[in-house]
Amino acid sequence: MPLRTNKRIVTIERHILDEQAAFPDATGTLTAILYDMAVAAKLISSHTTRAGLADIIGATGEVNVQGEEVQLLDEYAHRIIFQLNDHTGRLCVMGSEEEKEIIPIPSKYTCGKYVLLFDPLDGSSNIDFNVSVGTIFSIFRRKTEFDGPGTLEDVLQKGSDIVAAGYIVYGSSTMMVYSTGNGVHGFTLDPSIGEFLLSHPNIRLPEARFYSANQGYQSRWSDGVQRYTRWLRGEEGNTQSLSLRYIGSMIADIHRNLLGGGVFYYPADTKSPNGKLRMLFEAQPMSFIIEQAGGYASTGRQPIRDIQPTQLHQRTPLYVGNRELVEKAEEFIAKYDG
Ligand code: P6P
Repeated sequence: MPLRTNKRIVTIERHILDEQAAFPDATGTLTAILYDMAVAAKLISSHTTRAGLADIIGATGEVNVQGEEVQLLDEYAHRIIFQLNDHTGRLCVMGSEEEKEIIPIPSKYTCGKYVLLFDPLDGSSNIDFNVSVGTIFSIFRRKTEFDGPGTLEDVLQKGSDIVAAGYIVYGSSTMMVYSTGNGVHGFTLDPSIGEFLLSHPNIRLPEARFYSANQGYQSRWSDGVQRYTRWLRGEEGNTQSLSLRYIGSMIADIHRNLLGGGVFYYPADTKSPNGKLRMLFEAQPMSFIIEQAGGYASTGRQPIRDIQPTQLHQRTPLYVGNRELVEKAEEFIAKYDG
């Protein structure tokens, strides 16, 4: 019976293996980590899409290192990612947005040559309102030479040292987007077969249509950022204006801008002088992906990828999206904020 369709069906496993072929000295370890993140995504997705029914909605009553209420789903997502990765011998250390300190590999397991950082469920405060949330991860090679447990030095690396990064957005559909430094590729979960299928090959940022920021804080922003925001709205001498889209879930906002074109920014303000977003768990991985899609990411003063982190949970201002829009933010900040 001839195949009725000539559409090539590419699963994420197939794609990750094809990506590995581009690295002759690859041992398959990185491939296996990416595959495990896809498995974690399927498990987490199965809970987020029926949170209201799985009595897993709501808060645990605990507060995390960020001072944020830990949602049941946060805790579930964190546990799933840890359990899928703690015993494989591929990692020497992990770091989670939900854990105050670095997470060692249990002593009964061997240590590997990679580092995994993850935000198990970004935007989780939106879960109760059925707003899209997501998982973010980044992978580094260990910096310390020996084969023993990884250290904080292995975790505090620049974004320019990222080997692979990705996110999963749990929305109207579940999508996994990842890059190993060879472009950005998107996969949509087909729940009927439990597979992520290639739906968005080689994503490139299109011409900008949107700008995303919480303008409720505008009075707390610097003069340069306020002028930049007015410029985006077609003022301050600009003849173009963009549409404002702000969901309040960074993954959902940046994912829309990745596919539709635009800039997302969470500036420093009088209340949060270093901004709100975490350098290691949010800014670095999302910046890696957007830059792989032809965009640019900045603190407002310098590229995110060049910053040497000094603390596990340090925060940073973030401007990320179409290069010309992020560079315009840097221009306004340099001109008006000194
Ligand atoms: P605000 C979610 O809590 C988050 O960390 C990001 O996902 C989101 O972009 C940001 O905070 C929203 O913050 O202050 O605008 O509500």
